[in-house]
Amino acid sequence: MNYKINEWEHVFKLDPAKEMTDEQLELLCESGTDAIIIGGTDGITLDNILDLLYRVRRYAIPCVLEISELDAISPGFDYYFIPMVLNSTEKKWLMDIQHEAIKEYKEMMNWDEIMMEGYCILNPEAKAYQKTNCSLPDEEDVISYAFMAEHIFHLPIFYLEYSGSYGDPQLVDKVSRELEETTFFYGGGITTAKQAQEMKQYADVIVVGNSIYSNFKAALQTVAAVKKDKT
Ligand code: 1GP
Repeated sequence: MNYKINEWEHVFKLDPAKEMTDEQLELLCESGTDAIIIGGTDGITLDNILDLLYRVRRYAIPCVLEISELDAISPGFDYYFIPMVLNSTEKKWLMDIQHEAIKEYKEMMNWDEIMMEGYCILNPEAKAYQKTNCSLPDEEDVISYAFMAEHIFHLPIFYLEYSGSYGDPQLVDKVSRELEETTFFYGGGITTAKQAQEMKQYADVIVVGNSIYSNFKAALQTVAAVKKDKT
């Protein structure tokens, strides 16, 4: 089990609002992926988060909660990822909900477990894009957000999010050149081993989400595609 996020290469993101059999969960957790992230935009409740956490905990794999609802936070995860949406047009999603969380939970927070993610959401059809009122950045904007994530905010993670659609590998390449210290996560539309390999050339970590629910077998194959020598 590797808790060093900057050494991760592949993670699965599970949506607690969607169904998954025990057998599927076992295959994912024992696939050789580096971690399971539990997160989603709609239908997130404390009950469905805890249910999934409990089931993932049977396996020796780091489990992360990506926080989207302040009232659906629970102890028991290895890490808590907190998005700051850099291209949101509302300060709320960049700073205010995090500020609210600090006011409420500061005393119970273990800062070794909490990672801020500089999010840049590039798919206007994505629920997260719409919910956080993003504006669509051009290439120069995206590169500057990545630069800011590393050099101004010193964030541990920069997350290029195309959720639901496959991104532009050339842009992912350019972003990767801006980041040295900050770990670069790419997520969006990875449904095949080939796509996983393509994005992994540039991103430190690739995130596979939706395809778990639409084509389980292909989603599983993305692990071996990027971690050939280790699985
Ligand atoms: C979603 O970045 C992840 O937050 C993964 O995207 O669901 O499109 O694989 P997909």
